Amino acid sequence: MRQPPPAGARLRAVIFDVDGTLVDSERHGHRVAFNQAFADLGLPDHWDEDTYGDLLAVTGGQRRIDGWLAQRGVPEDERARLAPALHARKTALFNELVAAGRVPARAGAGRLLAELAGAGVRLAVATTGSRGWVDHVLSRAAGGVAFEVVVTGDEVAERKPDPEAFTTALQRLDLPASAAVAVEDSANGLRAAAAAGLACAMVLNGYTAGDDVAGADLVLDGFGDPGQPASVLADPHRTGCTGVLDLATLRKLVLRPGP
Ligand code: XBP
Ligand code: MG
Repeated sequence: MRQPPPAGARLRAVIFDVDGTLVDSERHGHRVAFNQAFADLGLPDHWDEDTYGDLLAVTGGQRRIDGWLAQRGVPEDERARLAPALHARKTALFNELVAAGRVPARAGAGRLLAELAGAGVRLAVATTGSRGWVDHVLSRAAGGVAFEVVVTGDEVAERKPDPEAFTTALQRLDLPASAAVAVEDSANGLRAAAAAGLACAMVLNGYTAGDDVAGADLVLDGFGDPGQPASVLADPHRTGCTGVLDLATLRKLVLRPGP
């Protein structure tokens, strides 16, 4: 259970998820790259949009491939060879999609990042995705802001919903959880952030709209922008957010009353 922040706590950092949060990457990005990798290696597998949505419950692309091959009966020694090869090919293909501009930032993400950077709030990333593409995406889709800390899935022992990516980010920031807020799109991400002791604002997307958001500190269906606000789906701490996730709102999550 999270503890209320100490009196005078203030927002020092925001830790963002990448896939589905900062960038709209899964349906027309990773999924497409996984399918092309299957084809390139001569495999018949193909993940349609609905199937891929179900497979997102397994975080980490290589684990996702391995689990898929296991459930269709591919022996372990063959999986041990195929899954890394498929994932390496998929990562190269995904980087090509990024370079082609096919992995866009979500609406409002750049606005929020610029506001936070301008106010001196430190920016970090905690993702289950791989280093092989994360920096590339951030350099293309983050509107030129720099992330001080970037923790990727291949440098932690346990992927989300385990909190390790978030606890590692906090260690590298040298901050307590009470000084930061996480921004996530999925139930796995929320569970990871909450287990790290972080307040968590959620920006749901098409794939995660049905996720369990119990325990989230704020739930919207996007970042929103002035003139184009997102829908506020839950505001348990009564921040008064009107559909634009901004610095003032995130500050209220750090200062939220205890449970
Ligand atoms: C993202 C993931 C990743 C991506 C694919 O989860 O689970 O596996 O789908 O990237 P989150 P990789 O947004 O919760 O971090 O293929 O590099 O794993
Ligand atoms: Mg995500």
